[in-house]
Amino acid sequence: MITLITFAPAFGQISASPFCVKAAWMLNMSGLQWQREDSMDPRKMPKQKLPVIRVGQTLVQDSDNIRAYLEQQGADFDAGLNDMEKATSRAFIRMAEEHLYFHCVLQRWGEDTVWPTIRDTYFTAIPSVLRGFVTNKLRRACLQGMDRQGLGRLTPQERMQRIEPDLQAITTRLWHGRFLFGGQPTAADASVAPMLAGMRATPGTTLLKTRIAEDEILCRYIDRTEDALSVPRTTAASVSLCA
Ligand SMILES: N[C@@H](CCC(=O)N[C@@H](CS)C(=O)NCC(=O)O)C(=O)O
Repeated sequence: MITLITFAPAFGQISASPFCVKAAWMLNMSGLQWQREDSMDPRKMPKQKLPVIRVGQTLVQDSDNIRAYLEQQGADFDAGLNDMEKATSRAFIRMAEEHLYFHCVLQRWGEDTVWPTIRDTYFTAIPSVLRGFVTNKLRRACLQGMDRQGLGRLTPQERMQRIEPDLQAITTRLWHGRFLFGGQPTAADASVAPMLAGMRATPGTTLLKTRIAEDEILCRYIDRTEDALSVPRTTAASVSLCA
């Protein structure tokens, strides 16, 4: 049995982390049996990040490595895609995980109106007398990282200009199918939809949340992907997925 070590559910999402949502969805797509183990403390994990899967004594860290592990077990997340589509899929995954994700981080950790809810959702395990002190340090470190990365130096309005072409690229693909690469969800959907869902689910009101929540095409896509991937595939369905 595979155990997914994941951040706990939050804001109506199966995990606070879009990468943990991705891993859970890929496990569902694989048709393999799995269970979840919730954690809010990744410090004991190989790279101090989640998601991680445990298989026997082995820990597989990083959603990309989890994907590779599941593919070794026979899953085919891009069944039916040609080489050009697979290449584009890889670029969409990178766009989601190396760009959209950081907008989500800044929306949650950077906005003063959002942060108190994030703090009291993510860090309930820290006693309330210490929570402010500890989480202020964590927040400062996170925002310093975002500053070095560069996105943290942009104003919220500048960030919206930066993300807009990405959102339009996603929408363009959705004109051609229910999912990014046609009528069935593929690996790219498991990366892109959790980022959009995380932005929409973030508490409070931000420019980014409003941008997603008011976009009918993106909202329908998020809902459709959640419906399709939140339930495990039966073995029979997973076989046809791999066909
Ligand atoms: N490339 C990794 C990214 C995972 C990641 O960034 N996880 C975040 C949560 S969304 C995390 O564990 N952060 C904890 C920390 O950095 O201390 C993957 O695909 O799994």
